[in-house]
Amino acid sequence: MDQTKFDQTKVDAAFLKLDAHKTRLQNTRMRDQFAGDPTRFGLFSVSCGDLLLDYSKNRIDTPVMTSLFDLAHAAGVESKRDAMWAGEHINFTEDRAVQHMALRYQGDSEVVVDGLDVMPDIRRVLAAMKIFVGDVRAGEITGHSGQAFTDIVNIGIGGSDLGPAMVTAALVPYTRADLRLHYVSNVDGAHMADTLKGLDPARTMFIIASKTFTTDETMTNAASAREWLVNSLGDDAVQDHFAALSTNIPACKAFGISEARIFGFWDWVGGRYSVWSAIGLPIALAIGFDNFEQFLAGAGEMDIHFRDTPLEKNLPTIMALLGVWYRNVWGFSTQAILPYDQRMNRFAAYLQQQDMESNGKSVTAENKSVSGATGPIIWGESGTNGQHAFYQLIHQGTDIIPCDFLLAVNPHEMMGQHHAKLAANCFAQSEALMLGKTLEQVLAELDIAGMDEDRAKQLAPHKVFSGNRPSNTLLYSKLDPKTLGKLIALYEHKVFVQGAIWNINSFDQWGVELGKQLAKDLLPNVLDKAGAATHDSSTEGLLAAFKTRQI
Ligand code: G6Q
Repeated sequence: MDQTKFDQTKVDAAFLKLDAHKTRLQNTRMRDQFAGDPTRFGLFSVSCGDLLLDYSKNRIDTPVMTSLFDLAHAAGVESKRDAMWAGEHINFTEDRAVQHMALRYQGDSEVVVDGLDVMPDIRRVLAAMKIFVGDVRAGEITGHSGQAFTDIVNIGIGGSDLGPAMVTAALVPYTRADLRLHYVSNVDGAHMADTLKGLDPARTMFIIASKTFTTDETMTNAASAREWLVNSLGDDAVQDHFAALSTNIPACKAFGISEARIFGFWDWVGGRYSVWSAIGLPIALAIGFDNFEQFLAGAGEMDIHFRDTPLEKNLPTIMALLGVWYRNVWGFSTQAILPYDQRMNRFAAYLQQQDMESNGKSVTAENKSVSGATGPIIWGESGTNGQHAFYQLIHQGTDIIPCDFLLAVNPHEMMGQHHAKLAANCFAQSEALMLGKTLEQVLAELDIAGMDEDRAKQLAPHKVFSGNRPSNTLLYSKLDPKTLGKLIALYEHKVFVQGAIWNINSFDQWGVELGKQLAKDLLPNVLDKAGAATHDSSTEGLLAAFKTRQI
């Protein structure tokens, strides 16, 4: 890959400047910055259409932001972004283009990958999906015995599961009660068994979602699903009850899936970026094709924003730079994702894959070890639940955890004060993290409450909040398909910008291979097959203990 756009000397110089800013700001408190500048919110907030990013509650000032943008320029973020859009093989270890943006492109121009306009193929698959979705939802495509489908089980894992599962849960208000989507990913038979419990084979459809159609977990689950169906409806039913989403068409056919039920995509769509492709079929079945199109359109809007907006007003870039500021300069190693939306309770899990599989890397584009930290640990949970669990550590623990709060202004259900309370809690958390509470404030409160001085002195340190803890807040009108598409694309591009700054390949995932390979080697040991390999003493000990406990 052409790395001339990444200027190491300038990147190093930008980091040195940022280190100096950190020293300068070490004793600056955000609460004083807010008190000293009533325009701070306006200065450090930015929008993309209806989506507002408030990043004013961060340990920044204008010189910090200027140096962060200098860093982005030095790392060649814009030229790398252009290279991605131009279809260059920026996934250089797999020698592939990265063009998931084409899947949600709304314009009329060509999108060329490896010399070919990919738009006609994309539109062809979308058109086939539209017909299929319409027919299933209308009960025109039925099961083998002529009954309409009521349950659809998506079998996939990783990128072929997390996106559709998260999006389906997030968009429940757009789903139908008489067409239920289920997701089975784990090779643990419990996942399949629990899902199938209570389902009627005659009204159940299976979608095998696998880019490669070779993934062991998915193939194992697919075989069990097939057996469950065949046991009750016979072999002939398979073609009526199975569909496939894959780039490996021959393998789908070999499984017994009819060509009309195979929806393809392409190798320039990475697994964790595939929710926009045929992998999104279960979403479309759940929410209807028009809504699925809105979902794509929302992501398309974010693409245009990311591609065309100067870095200084560019949401993904700003979020990425703040992440780099904390990860590399301040040494904060984790990032919490805190949507104040119960239906977004799989969002953090989805972003874990998107971010950690993309940027959990230690080798640069020049095949050298990276000199600093790369991808942070991503975690989180919906608010307000987390407040009654792990927020204690976020407020008073020894680690500083930058947080992203997400909130829709308008709920789908108008139920008394529920949403007002949800919003108040969301705003209160970022305010509390920023403000903290000083020893003097605590002592004054205890005095007013009538506590005697000695007891108050003992208790007060425990009630102090250091504050000055950073967060972003993303605010949007409603969690509709378009907004969700936009939010996901926002984080995708954020991850891209960070990968560009760290000069790593955000699009491969070699780190998942070793475990897969060893699991293959270990299966004969677990099954007690002759000729199985020997292992280290811990692994041998565990195998022996496993066997002595088998009932
Ligand atoms: C994502 C990864 C990975 C992949 C799964 C499933 O970027 O490549 O999570 O999506 O391993 O792969 P298949 O879709 O090929 O079954």
